[in-house]
Amino acid sequence: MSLEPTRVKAVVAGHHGVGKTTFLIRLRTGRFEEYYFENTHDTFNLDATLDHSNIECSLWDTNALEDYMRLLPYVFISADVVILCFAIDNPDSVADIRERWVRDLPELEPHARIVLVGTKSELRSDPATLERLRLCGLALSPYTAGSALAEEIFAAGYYECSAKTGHGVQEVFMAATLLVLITRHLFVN
Ligand SMILES: Nc1nc2c(ncn2[C@@H]2O[C@H](COP(=O)(O)OP(=O)(O)O)[C@@H](O)[C@H]2O)c(=O)[nH]1
Ligand SMILES: [Mg+2]
Repeated sequence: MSLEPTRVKAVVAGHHGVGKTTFLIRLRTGRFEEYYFENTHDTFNLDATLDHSNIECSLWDTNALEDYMRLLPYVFISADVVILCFAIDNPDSVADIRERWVRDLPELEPHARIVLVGTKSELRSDPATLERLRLCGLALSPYTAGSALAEEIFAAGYYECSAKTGHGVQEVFMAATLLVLITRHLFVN
């Protein structure tokens, strides 16, 4: 195992309210903090061991609110991977992937790989959510639609997670990190 850690930069992006900050808090603390209020672009480091390599991953939160938009180019610079999120109960957040992020990401950081993530996955079995959407003539985004969207936008994979239950959160982190390692390995050899 090499002693020098491999450094990875991951940026979490997506529509406002999809759960980016909550996802990162769950990853960092193991807890679901419902009423956390953010007002900055938070960053923190997380270590992992993957394929006999020590990884030091810096994870960057983003905030699509207007005041912070001008900071986005700085946040994305040299990102290895973007964890691009939509919420499975929010069709606007799905549309935002196609209409905004597919256009903006290549300009923000053309070399970043993408992992597409459907957040709030525990809502699949939440009758109140299903009913709320039904009354508006809407429905949850099916898993298959997420996979298809990942292919459409050339993301490396589609994952679902719930910061509320913790399900899939670690897997998203590992998938994003592994993707960077594989990509670097391909370019080195
Ligand atoms: N049901 C559910 N709600 C979540 C989940 N993750 C975040 N939320 C809620 O979604 C709202 C927006 O979360 P936040 O992390 O601030 O979204 P951001 O704008 O993308 O950073 C908050 O009320 C969170 O409590 C989840 O996994 N399940
Ligand atoms: Mg946030």
